[in-house]
Amino acid sequence: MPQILLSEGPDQGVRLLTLNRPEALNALNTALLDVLSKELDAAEADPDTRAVVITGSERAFAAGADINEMAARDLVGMLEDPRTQHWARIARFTKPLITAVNGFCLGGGCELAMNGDIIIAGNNARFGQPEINLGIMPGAGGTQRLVRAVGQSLAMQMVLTGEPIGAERALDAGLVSEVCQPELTVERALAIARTIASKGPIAVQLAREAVQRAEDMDLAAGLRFERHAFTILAATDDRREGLDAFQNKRKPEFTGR
Ligand code: DAK
Repeated sequence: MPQILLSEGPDQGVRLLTLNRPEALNALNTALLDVLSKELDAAEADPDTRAVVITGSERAFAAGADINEMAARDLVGMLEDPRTQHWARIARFTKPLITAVNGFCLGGGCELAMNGDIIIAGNNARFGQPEINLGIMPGAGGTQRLVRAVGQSLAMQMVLTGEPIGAERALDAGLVSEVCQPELTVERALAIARTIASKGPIAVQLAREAVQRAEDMDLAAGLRFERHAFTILAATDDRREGLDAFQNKRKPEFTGR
């Protein structure tokens, strides 16, 4: 049986995970989410993995949760659904995560993409939350992360009409950080991930957390968090190394200590 998720690396600190259910446009079934969760566990435990890129195919990042699987679950089945745990696992991943999106990026696919700290899109990407067409609604963050990314008006339009937006619109709205040719999407995401992987890991971790906190904290609390995180870095070897390397005009060698 072909592998439903391909895992490569770490190479230069970066692991690449490729969703691989082409027959279902990478629809996220339990088996796929199960392997993805395990891969994220492994990436988190591996000190040589400093960042992760998740991608799909050129035709589809992921066309959503697997509708056939969903149709087989009633209310109790949904409450016991192991996929809920998988989604929670993805959301609490602690290393930089970049999602490289080409083609259909719908429903749970869009929600998975939005778990990325950075989204890089091919110009053929279509982002949407079409659950409303199925008589349901987003269930893995689509009503929350999308609003934070693109604002209420566009998010509401996407969630209530089910109509997708293209990559350029997603760029304008702030959902994605860059748009490129589809054949370059993964390379570009890997390049960004490698750049991040070359930095001091403690600084990366704290900076990432501070940026993430901006969404759920008021400004005063966020600024306090930032100041504390900044202060903690004063205790690291990497800070000494970074400052010394600048002063001595050499490249820093960060050790993660
Ligand atoms: N599930 C299962 N199979 C899918 C699929 C999906 N989401 N999307 C596509 N496929 C399958 C098609 O059935 C078809 O299979 P065969 O008929 O060949 O066996 C194959 O992929 C190719 O698709 P099409 O023939 O339809 O290809 P087209 O180019 O004509 O159309 C399309 C592409 C993406 C526009 C179309 O396939 C489509 O509309 N797909 C469904 C998109 C969608 O509605 N996605 C949202 C699903 S609901 C939660 C967590 C997550 C969620 C909810 C709760 N909790 C933790 C509580 C998420 C929900 C969703 O994502």
